[in-house]
Amino acid sequence: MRTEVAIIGAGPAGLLLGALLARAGVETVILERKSRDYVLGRIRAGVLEQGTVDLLARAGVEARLRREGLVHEGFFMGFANRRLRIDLTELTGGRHVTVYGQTEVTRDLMDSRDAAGLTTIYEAEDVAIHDFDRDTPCVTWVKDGVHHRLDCDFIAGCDGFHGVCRASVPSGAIQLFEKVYPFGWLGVLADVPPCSHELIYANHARGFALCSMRSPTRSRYYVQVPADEDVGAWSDQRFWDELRLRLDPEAADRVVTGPSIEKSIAPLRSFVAEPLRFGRLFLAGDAAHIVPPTGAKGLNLAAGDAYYLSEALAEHYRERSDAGIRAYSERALARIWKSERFSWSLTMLLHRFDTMSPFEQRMQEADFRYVESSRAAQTAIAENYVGLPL
Ligand code: RFL
Ligand code: PHB
Repeated sequence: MRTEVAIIGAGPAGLLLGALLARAGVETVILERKSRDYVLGRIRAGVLEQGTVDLLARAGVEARLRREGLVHEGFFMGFANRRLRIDLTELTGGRHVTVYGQTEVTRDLMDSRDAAGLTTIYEAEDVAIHDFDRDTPCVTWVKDGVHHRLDCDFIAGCDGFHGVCRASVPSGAIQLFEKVYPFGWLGVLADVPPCSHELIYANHARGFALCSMRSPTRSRYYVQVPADEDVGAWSDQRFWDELRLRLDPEAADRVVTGPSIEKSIAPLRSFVAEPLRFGRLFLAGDAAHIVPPTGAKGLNLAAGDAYYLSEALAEHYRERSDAGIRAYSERALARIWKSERFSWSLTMLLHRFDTMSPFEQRMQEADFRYVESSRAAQTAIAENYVGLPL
């Protein structure tokens, strides 16, 4: 079997890259370790930057997103029972974000890929990448006990944080930067109306809480928990009680409770790999970087990488120029580090750390009061939240 670009991973990065390359006339095959239903069952991101929506439109998958996505022109930050609204649209000259689940983005991209007759191989076991430091790379895998091989020009490593692509790079050729936070987010999805029409990010003495949503009838809530917390220790009732304790009285009163559809704990981490290109192998999305979810940047960064990489590869095939390929790593990393900074700073502002000294606690309070009183500080948050230019 042969293709132009072998894409490892059918998450948002791999699927969007495949869709953008298809528009540019570049052939791809996607190899995914899990089943389609498994990938669609993962509940993750919910907030799309306008640039991400534009890329999805360019990839030809905007119809349902335009119909069902919720346009948000602001969000709230809570601190010590006070609430501050960040007016995204007013502060950024008319920009907004769209609330639309990652599951839905993934489904739209999968459906469009299937409709176009493009190849995606699910449940590919033991995927291995070979010879990306030569002109003739290839990918091997096992499916239903049968060994397969795909020859290609390039390999796109879109296989997430635990994937095989980054791990295949010799350790001397890659530099890793990492910060692991001493807590995670316990998330609950429930078919209850959201307690607020806009997201609330709350810093509370008991820990951070986030009120988000997927639709007017489906809510997504998170509470900060210790990194080693057992999800089994959290009954629905315990979750709802804890969430209410961390919200201001008005929001707490409006929380409608119900049985959880999904409940899981995600660890919080900041991580960047440098560079993002190794000969004919590229890393994109969570394979290359992780941000704590506080800034809602992970999926959006994955989309940005897919855009830069699709442009570089299209240029290679269309114009016989490798300038974009050579520039990919630096171009993508420049934007990645800015998103890392924003996600880290919002995480530091909004969470409680056991190790915080009274001085650091006062610094966090002062930081919040400064944001409250300064339009410039609010503008800085707003322009990052709606997304820096691609
Ligand atoms: P994914 O989605 O992890 O997809 C990688 C795919 O590769 C497959 N794979 C392999 N396939 C073949 N062979 C192998 N050896 C393989 N190893 C792995 C995997 O099965 C998988 O299907 O990475 P991608 O495409 O880079 O997308 C990244 C995003 O998923 C991620 O950044 C976001 O979900 C992060 N995130 C958020 N991002 C936002 O932009 N806005 C948000 O509001 C937001 N909220 C969140 C989040 C992530 C969360 N968790 C669970 C970490 C909220 C949470 C709770
Ligand atoms: C979500 O809805 O899952 C969500 C929203 C905003 C975030 C993180 C997650 O910052």
